[in-house]
Amino acid sequence: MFYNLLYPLHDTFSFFNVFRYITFRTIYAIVTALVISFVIGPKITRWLAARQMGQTIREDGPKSHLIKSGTPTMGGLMILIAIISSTLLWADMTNRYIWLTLFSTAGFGVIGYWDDYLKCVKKDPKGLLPRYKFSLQILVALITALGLYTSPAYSTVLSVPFFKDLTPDLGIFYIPFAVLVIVGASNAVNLTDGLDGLAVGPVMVTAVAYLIVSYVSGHIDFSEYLLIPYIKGGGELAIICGAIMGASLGFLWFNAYPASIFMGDVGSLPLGGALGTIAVISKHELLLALVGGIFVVEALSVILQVASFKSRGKRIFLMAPIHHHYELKGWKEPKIVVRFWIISIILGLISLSTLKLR
Ligand code: 57M
Repeated sequence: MFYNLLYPLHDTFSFFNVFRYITFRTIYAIVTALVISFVIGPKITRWLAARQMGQTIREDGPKSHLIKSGTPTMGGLMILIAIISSTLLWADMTNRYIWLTLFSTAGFGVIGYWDDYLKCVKKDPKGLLPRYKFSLQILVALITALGLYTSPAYSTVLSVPFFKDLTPDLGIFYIPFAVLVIVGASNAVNLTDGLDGLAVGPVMVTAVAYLIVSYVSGHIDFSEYLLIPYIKGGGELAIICGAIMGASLGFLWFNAYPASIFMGDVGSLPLGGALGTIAVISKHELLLALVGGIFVVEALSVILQVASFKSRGKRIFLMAPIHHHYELKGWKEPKIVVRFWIISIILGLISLSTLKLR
């Protein structure tokens, strides 16, 4: 909004020229989202606690979680407010990619809110039934993918990390592929969100990696130099990545062990959905599996556990998702979380190296 309102005045006030720069607006998007999270965090926590919108802990999980019973949940509201407000303030509001990402983020937010509302307010332990939840996720992702597919000059060619000459064109099949990436990312972040700070750390690493990827993909010279697809207008996504990073950092302040608030599905579903959407728009879809390797491993651990139990009647892990396995092996919660963050940072660095290693 500042860009649209203030940059046109740069002929009269040369200072407003600075609003042209994505780097400048990204830095302030990070700061704005962080400040919003800090300011509204305590208020939202008190408001949720007063309404007893707290977490019910499952009896069959690791026993160390029972003391977390009643921790206010739905802290994702804070993350959503911070991301959306900061993006509206700092991004170019005529950019179609920004609106598509905001749509997908808000859409997944509504689904998550509905689920949390049923669980925490209506005290219905099942929440939104999986078949409705999944259908709504597919609907939001499909609208996003169609919006993208019909964007002028949008390409359906995939870029494969490490292989610059491998560029398969998916054509119309790009639409189901994009839906798969967006819905998969949303659910994988949701599964990861089971220990204090566990999901939000890798979310920040992924947001920073895509901040850089979208900035260089949206810059004609950098994209030519790095031999990556040039996405006209894609650089603006750096601003929403900055907002995700700032909002998540602010949330971590309250979610750090021992957490005073959980994000709930209203946080995990939109964070994953937003990252999936950004990966698709910036044409670095497959890179998400590498930079978000922690989310992939968490989701895979559940798939393998269920498959093994159904086919052989035996478990591979003591409990899935995999963070529960380490808890049951006796690792303390902060140790698991920090080690998963370290792995995530390493994966983030390897992912960024693929921009050059081709
Ligand atoms: C999200 N939700 C957390 C919190 C958070 C198919 C199956 C594998 C599904 C999976 C599942 O339900 N996953 C969805 C996991 C829950 O956190 C809430 O949910 C939100 C995210 N959606 O924001 O509101 C609990 O996680 C803990 N937590 C923290 N700190 C945080 O910052 O400690 C969350 C955030 C919270 C809190 O204890 O209550 C969750 O884990 O439920 N199901 C499972 O993960 C279950 N696994 C399982 O059944 N495994 C089986 C099979 C099916 C694979 C097996 O291994 O044999 C476990 N989850 C729990 N207990 N809680 C099992 C037992």
